Amino acid sequence: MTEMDLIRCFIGLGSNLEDPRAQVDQALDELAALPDCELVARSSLYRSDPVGPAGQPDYINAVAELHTRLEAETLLDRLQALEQAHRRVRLEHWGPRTLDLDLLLYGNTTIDTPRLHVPHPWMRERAFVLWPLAEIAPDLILPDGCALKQCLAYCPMGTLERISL
Ligand code: A4P
Ligand code: MG
Repeated sequence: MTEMDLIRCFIGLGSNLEDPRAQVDQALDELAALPDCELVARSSLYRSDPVGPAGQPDYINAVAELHTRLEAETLLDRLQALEQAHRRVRLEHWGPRTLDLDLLLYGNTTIDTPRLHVPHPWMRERAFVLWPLAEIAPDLILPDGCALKQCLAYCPMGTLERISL
């Protein structure tokens, strides 16, 4: 792979079931092993209260920087296959899950198809996405020209805490 072919992507990882730390750590190794992809950076692990339905366990989140030459929809296929391999069952929107992999950013591209919305529609509102992202890409500019640092100013950490690398 030459550098020229590579698209700079960011993947959001989340889990709140069945040993979430191990789920996220394992998923990071699996991202690193994806063909035509290179794992360039990974954030620490972060814990936070669930956003969405109450009464579910705390989440563990992380963000990974992945350089890829896969098309965006092909990358989504790979991410969904990893989710399936972690025996993810989709029971409830925003409900508990063993592994959630979101394609946050795909280079500087905006994508709006029935299967894929990039940048991920909720990322700007979510501390558990923005703060781990800022840890590995502090100077990032989003596709609409907004600086990540500016987004952080509007998205306090709240219950989010960094727990380990
Ligand atoms: N899809 C569209 N765009 C994307 C994208 N950029 N990345 C489509 C990934 N998938 C994308 O996803 C449903 C469909 O979205 C997919 O089939 C894909 O074609 P899903 O993951 O099954 O649905 P979901 O996760 O129930 O809904 P959604 O809106 O993706 O929720 P999120 O954003 O994943 O949030 N609280 C804390 N503290 N930490 C968390 O990680 N996560 C969630 C789920 C709720 N609360 C949380 C956390
Ligand atoms: Mg999701």
